[in-house]
Amino acid sequence: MMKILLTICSLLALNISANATALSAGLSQDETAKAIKLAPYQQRDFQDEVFYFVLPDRFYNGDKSNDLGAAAGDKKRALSRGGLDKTHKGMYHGGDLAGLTKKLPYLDNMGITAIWLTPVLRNQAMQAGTSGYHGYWILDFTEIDPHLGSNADLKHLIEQAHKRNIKVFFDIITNHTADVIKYEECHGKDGLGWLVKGDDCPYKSLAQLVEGDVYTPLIPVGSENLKTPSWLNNIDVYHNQGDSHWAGESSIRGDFAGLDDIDTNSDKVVAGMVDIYKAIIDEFKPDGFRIDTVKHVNMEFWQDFSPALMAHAKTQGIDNFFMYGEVYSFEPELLSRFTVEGKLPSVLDFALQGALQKTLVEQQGTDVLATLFAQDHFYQTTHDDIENTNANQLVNFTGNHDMGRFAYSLKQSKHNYSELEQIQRNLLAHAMLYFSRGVPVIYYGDEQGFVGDGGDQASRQDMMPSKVASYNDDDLLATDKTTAADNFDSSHLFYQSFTQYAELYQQYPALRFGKQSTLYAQDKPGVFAISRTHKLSENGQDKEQELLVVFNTANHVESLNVLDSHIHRDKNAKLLYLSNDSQDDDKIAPLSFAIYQLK
Ligand SMILES: [Ca+2]
Ligand SMILES: [Ca+2]
Ligand SMILES: [Ca+2]
Ligand SMILES: [Ca+2]
Repeated sequence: MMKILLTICSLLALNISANATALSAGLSQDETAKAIKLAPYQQRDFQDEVFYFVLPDRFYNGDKSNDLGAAAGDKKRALSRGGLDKTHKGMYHGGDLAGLTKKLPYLDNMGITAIWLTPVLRNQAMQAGTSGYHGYWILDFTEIDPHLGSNADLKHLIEQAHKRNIKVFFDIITNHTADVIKYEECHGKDGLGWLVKGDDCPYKSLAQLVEGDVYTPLIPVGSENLKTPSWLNNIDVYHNQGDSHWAGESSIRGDFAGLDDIDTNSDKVVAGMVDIYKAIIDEFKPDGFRIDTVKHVNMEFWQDFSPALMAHAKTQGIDNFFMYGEVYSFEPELLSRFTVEGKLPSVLDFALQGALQKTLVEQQGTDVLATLFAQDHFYQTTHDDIENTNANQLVNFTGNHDMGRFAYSLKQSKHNYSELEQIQRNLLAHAMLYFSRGVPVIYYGDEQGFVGDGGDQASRQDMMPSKVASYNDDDLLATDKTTAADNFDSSHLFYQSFTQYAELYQQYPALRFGKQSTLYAQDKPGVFAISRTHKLSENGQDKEQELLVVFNTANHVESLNVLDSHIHRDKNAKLLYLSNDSQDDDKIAPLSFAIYQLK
């Protein structure tokens, strides 16, 4: 243990010395951060953002009085009460919007400029033995879940974030509501039981429906008016075809493990959903939406929904309102269908996540990254009713609340990486989020070395002191702490590193807006080099900024001779940042990266 700690300390020392190389005019880190002037949030482009993705329930408890959700005796919200068990990873833990508001300085100091919250609308607190702490089981699309706070608390969070020039994005759902509707054939005449073995209701196809082979959907007595707005209580606005088996038409029309799948093929439903989220924009004035389960809704829905909401936000004075969808696919050709055909401004870049996994966990060649970026042209849109976008607006991430953390993938790897190597590979993956095209997202807790035991509940640890045994037995990266302690440590190596990455990202427009070209890749781990070029106007003169970013994905020193024509023969090439400066000029240290300015 001691040896590992010493190595980490020396790694930290390396980082600090590299930082000194990076920051011009001898400014301290703090001074530089302040010197970088972010445009005001109202005018700031989506590509300027550094995102932090957080589950408010797992972040910080700012108000203990709301831990049980709706007040006792509140008949209208009775199903939004309870579910608190701090020792259980599938239950509410007490974190809330007030807590997030209190911790804004922690995010601000790390260079976070936008927050993406998991859904905050009022949920059904309990379903099938676990709770709606994650927010994806909505009953009421007009009010904030009482476990998280009130509508006023959300407005206060946004107001305080905006004061710090931080944007707030909501996670929204149009695919399903909470599980209220049951099928007589599966759950009995009262809808309260399970008649089908295996706890699922097999999907009935459109062809079966034509033959009259249908389910008899019902709403159990007493649950007829649970949902808001009230049109959602009409059984006819759902597909009612049973559970999705994640393939073919069931992927669009089936229930997501019992969650009532909305009939998004109906014009009335499209209009109703547009109205729901127009009202959310009007009330809260968020800076944008992340959209859940996009792949499970028909394309025609998005073609109407996206332009309608983008235009509406502008009428509310949110000129740079932006939306990105969750399309769970690793193929750029499929991902881009939802921007090109579906008219969504952007999507989460699952394909980049897959490439990071292949190169940095599985040790495939850096040509995997080159192949990915060579498909960026798929994302160029040519719409006439919505602003056009391209791969620069993709949303980059290393892991998330469903698939688990990148640190977990590293820990699980058959390569048995040492702790130091896990740290280095994790940092390099995150550097790729900031310095290749696309907008970086930090998954909360990654900056504290969180690891986890897998995806879903196992990757949703508490930042506040946790009581979950399976979280607290984790060996966190680059710290001696466990999740049993408070983990808002601004001296953590990852927090410090991400802060530096954010500073570089904000300092050089080419890193945010630059056209990206691959300069070098190979069929094994090692050098991957890209250039980022961007035209900017300085003192009335047009000039081009050109940066060169070099990653070494190998666990050995690599020569930079392959980049000689760019770095050494170009006398103007200036080293801006070196993540590990233990090598001389023409070499790059294992699992490290360097940034040069060519113009
Ligand atoms: Ca609370
Ligand atoms: Ca259901
Ligand atoms: Ca659906
Ligand atoms: Ca564990």
